[in-house]
Amino acid sequence: MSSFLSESDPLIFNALTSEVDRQRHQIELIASENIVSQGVLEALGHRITNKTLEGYPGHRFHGGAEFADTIEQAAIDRVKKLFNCEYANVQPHSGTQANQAVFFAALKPGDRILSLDLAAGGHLSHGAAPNLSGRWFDAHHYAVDRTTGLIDYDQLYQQAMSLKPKMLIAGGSAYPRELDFARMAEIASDVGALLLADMAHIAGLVAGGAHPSPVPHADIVTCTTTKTLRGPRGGLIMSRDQAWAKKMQSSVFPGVQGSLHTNVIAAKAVCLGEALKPTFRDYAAQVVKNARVLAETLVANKIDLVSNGTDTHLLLLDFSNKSLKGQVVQDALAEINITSNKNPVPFDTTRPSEWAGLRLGAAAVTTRGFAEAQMGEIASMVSTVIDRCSAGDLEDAKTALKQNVASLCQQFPI
Ligand code: DSN
Repeated sequence: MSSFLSESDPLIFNALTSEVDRQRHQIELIASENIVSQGVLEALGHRITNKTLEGYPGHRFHGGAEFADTIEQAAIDRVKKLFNCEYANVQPHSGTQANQAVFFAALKPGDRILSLDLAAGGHLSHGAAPNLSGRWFDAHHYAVDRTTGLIDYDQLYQQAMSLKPKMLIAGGSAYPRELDFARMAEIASDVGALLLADMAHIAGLVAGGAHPSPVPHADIVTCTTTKTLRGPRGGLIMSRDQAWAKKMQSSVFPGVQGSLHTNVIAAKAVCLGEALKPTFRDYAAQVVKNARVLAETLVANKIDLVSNGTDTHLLLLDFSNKSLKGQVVQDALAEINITSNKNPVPFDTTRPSEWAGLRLGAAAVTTRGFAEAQMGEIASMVSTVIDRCSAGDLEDAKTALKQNVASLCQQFPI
């Protein structure tokens, strides 16, 4: 019990040590990742993880809750302050479980939902066929316009009018542009649907004032505390309307979850406290600036982007017009220590290994201190890798590119 991990479990210790090394020596461009603070890490690794609790602050099923209550109440208060909402639940173990709890509170099996198509940037938990949500609900999807890559809200209105869903869902994992939550609320109201806004990817941008907030418009808002919010892995549920409180509390517990992850809730409270500081606004603004420079430089280098750019932290490269697959470019970038992920592009019906897209994000590199100049350098390295992959001669360029990545990582240590 008291020996260090290096002695008791060298396999896990070595893998963890190597993971830290990997993070230090590569450039992280996966849009859902970030680099958390020392405070968040301390909370995650704290002995409060020993504490089992069910219920909510002041109303627990187990004793010894006084300090956990202080922590959970602080997390709730901070969500309310940060996002200006009346109701907050900080217990969901993930964004998907937050969405499940919302469905459990607001829908019945067989109810109709309408959400952004997965290939257009939606999310699995919004009714995708292999997900529980796709099995339990009559799920329909809206796409983006084939030419602009943008959500066509008039088209969405027509679709919603004819489908009359019980719930309209805004948000997803790979839509690079600003979402018009006010317009989506109008559509939902006109067709008699509830509006759920899943702001998992953009929560940090919303918190930092770099993206409009869904809270004044949506009935319910969910998000993760990872990604742009720069916290631990976990979810949040909030609403501008306190009327959801009773149903949503029992929907999270005992509806879809049991005991809470006390250490994660402490880490959520820490990241929310960080996001309330004025410097977080600077961070959010810089994330968007950095993503824009990355996008503009790639476009200047003749690389197609879905919607031709970004308003957020993420961009989606489209190789449909090149004889390239996202997987090939992901693997090639990994060889020079840049981490990314393959992604479908709108209307992509192929298997994951054949997807024509690659998603990049600026949240983690911005935390690291990268600004516009470094983003320009990254864009030119990514462009070189894509051109070399197309020509089939990456090998010659690899050494210089790897050195460039190493030098950037050294200049901006984690
Ligand atoms: N939804 C996945 C992503 O965006 O990468 C996990 O958060």
